[in-house]
Amino acid sequence: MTSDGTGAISPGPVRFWGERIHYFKEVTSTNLLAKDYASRGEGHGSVIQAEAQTQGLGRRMRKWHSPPGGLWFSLILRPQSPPKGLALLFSLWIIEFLEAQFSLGLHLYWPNDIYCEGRKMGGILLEATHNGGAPLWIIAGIGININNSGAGIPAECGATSLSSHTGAVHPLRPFLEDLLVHLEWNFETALKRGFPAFRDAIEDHCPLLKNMVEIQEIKGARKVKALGIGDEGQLVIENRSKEREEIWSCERVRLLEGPTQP
Ligand code: BT5
Repeated sequence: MTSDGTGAISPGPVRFWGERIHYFKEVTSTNLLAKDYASRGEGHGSVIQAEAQTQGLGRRMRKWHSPPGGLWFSLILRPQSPPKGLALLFSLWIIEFLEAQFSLGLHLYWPNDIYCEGRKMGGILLEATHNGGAPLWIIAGIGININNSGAGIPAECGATSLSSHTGAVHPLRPFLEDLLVHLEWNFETALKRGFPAFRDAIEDHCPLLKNMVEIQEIKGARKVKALGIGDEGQLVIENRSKEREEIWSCERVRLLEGPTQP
């Protein structure tokens, strides 16, 4: 089932994730709308997609610029027991989906950034609503610059798009449908096998590891060595006192050596 720019559902290709794609011309944020749909009972695998967002959200309330031409959508997930490290997993699965078709040498910057040649092509915003222990639902907000040029995204974001690397225009609807099949298959695998089954692939794509990085935390920035990814998606580092530490969240991680990152 797909819809026509107003969110109304009409018949379309059938597959569980993406069976219900609510498509809008313009919304504030697909994550905000998806939360609203979820609170009114919308099921697992439903998608809210928009051609443009006026208040697209990144992590920590940062702005996500969302002009037409990009793929901006949110998935409603209702797993009984969600896999750990889900933002990393989604980032990996999107990278693998893109690499299988375009071989761009994409990088995954912990915890949720998709980069191409040192510039950001996409990001994931995961938001969970809990009622006690298990989440009632998780919203996986996914933004990928596909056909949008630099217009509408400030230069300081260091953004890039898929089409600027492939030289082609990629029709968004078939792209989304194929991506959803890929994501659903991987998500089911993660439910059965857990985060560790994907850890090696994540580490292979993450240029931060084995390098010196700057971690920006609320208390300030510090230089540490990134060692690896833990069993639940946490970043394992060696601090200046040569002790191992686990980082579960922070403002930003910046690579200080190796491939460039704006
Ligand atoms: C993210 O946050 O990367 C998560 C982005 C998730 C966006 C999707 S779109 C569909 C769904 N609905 C929403 O409202 N959100 C989700 P973060 O790691 O905090 O990165 C945010 C930073 O990326 C900003 O501070 C900018 O520097 C940069 N940025 C903003 N828009 C960008 C764009 N279109 N392309 C590349 N970089 C961008």
